[in-house]
Amino acid sequence: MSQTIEDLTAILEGTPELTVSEPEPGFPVIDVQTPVSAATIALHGAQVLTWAPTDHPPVLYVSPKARMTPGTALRGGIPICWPWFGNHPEDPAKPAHGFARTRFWELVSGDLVGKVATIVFKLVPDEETKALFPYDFELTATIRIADKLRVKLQMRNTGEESYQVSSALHTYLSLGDIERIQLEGVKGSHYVDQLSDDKEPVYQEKNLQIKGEVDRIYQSMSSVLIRDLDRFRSVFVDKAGSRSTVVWNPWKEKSKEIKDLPDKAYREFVCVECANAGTDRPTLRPNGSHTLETVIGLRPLN
Ligand code: TA6
Repeated sequence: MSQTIEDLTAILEGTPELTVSEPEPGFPVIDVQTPVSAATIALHGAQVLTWAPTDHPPVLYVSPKARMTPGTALRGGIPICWPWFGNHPEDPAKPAHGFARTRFWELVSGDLVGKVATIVFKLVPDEETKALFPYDFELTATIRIADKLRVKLQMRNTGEESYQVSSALHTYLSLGDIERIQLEGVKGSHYVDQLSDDKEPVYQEKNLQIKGEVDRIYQSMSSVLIRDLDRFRSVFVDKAGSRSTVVWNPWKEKSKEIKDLPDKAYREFVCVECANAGTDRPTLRPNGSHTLETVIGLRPLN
């Protein structure tokens, strides 16, 4: 962590709605209070941890067993998976989902204009990232908090060689009860089942109801709408710069195996990730860039 609490506080000077706290020593977060919502964002991974419109239950899920440990992925919110999604394509010894979510980003700016707070973070290479990914890049994460939550990841190739990336805004959505939701927006698309050795795309005939472990890369550019009957609300996940949507729920057995998830956690969340995953892998040419964006918000149930 190169910026001190004083550095962070100085950058946010003049905007009392944006403050810095340390839920764990050495793990600073920015607490955001807008006139219509509240959020917390960790400098570690530029990870949105919580967001909800005022007087609403949380929209994002964070595991009660999540670890605020530098270098370790924090289970919940919106982890930024980059420069690869899932296991490294050639070297499984490299960290799953890349390194962007386990490094401290630099806080560039934070402000509140009207009802919208905008916080900008940046990540550039160092020796550790070069050992994992021998290329130059500049990542900018722009997070806009209001009655919707917008996370924009701009990735720029600042080097001389082209390279491919895969990525995801790995959003954990908080639910009343996994068995009382319907996921709309994937009907009519095809998905690759990550739980199967058969990688032939499968047609999704109907809206998705989750009755077991799901780990799918949908080949879709569409928005997703989760109808949460238990909380009597719908949550929408819009996206841009993404041809693939990952839907994941670990269900019972996997929940028990995952150390930073309570055994029953599978009932309380589903991941709907706007991604560049599977065959959707942008190539960044020298000075080229790609933007991946998700917008999350609430709608009435019907
Ligand atoms: O997004 C789905 C997935 O790739 C699953 O396969 C599961 O591994 C999940 O991500 C969580 O990954 P993590 O490394 O955060 O435990």
